[in-house]
Amino acid sequence: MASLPRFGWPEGKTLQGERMQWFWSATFIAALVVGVLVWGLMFWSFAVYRKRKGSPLYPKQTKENLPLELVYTAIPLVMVAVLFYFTVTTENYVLKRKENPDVTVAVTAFKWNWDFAYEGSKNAEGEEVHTVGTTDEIPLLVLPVGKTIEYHLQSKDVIHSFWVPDFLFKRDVFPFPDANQVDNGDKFQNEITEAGAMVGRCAELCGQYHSMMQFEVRALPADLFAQYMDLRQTKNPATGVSYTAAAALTEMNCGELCAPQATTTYPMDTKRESKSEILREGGAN
Ligand SMILES: [Cu+2]
Repeated sequence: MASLPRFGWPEGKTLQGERMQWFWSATFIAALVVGVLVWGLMFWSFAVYRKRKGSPLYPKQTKENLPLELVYTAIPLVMVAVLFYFTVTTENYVLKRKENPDVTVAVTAFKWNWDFAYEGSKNAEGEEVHTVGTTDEIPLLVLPVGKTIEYHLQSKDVIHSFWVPDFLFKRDVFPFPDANQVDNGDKFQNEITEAGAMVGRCAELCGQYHSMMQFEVRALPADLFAQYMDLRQTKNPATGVSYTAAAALTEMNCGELCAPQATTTYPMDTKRESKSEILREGGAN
């Protein structure tokens, strides 16, 4: 599906993003087909009915061709109906929520950081496993590849917005209780297709340090993710308390995927320009 040309659409790293890309590409192709037809008819008319020597001063005046008018009312209606159908089915796919997601994370936004808690987990202290950012540390939201992940969004103060550019998805995070919780607007799901680091950002101007409100999604293959969750629920002999995100990743020692600190502050490569070294140079903080 996703093998259609992208026509400028950025490369997403979720199943949902691939579906949106397919919709964009198919729409683009349909628009091109219509465009070529219209341009063709225009240039054909220019050529065939151009003014010639001896042409009358004014063209022959005609009006009210009922069959023709019916045709050019019906065709656009059909086109709009087709676009509408695929818009709705794509949206439904992107917003669909399975009954039993594999992982559920509670995302709490606050001025000016993020807290990610894994529902149903329990660390050595009997608390839910969670990762919170600090003034000098970007929080890592570690997630598995190829699993259904559900996100529960909630803010402690003002309106924020949970945005991972590589997900091609963004949703406002409201203080509870608020309109966003109506109709489960605080929840969405996706499935990540590619391991790696993805930058996450707050996309709703929320005050003085809004621009610092970043996080990183670290997508790990399912077995590494299981190992990560195990460690987060185990006492770290070095500190006597459960492994932190950084300590667990260090312990796993799986190379770049297990870097204990955020490794990217740059969103997906749209390939609109050539790849640059600068993209990855941002470093940890
Ligand atoms: Cu914010």
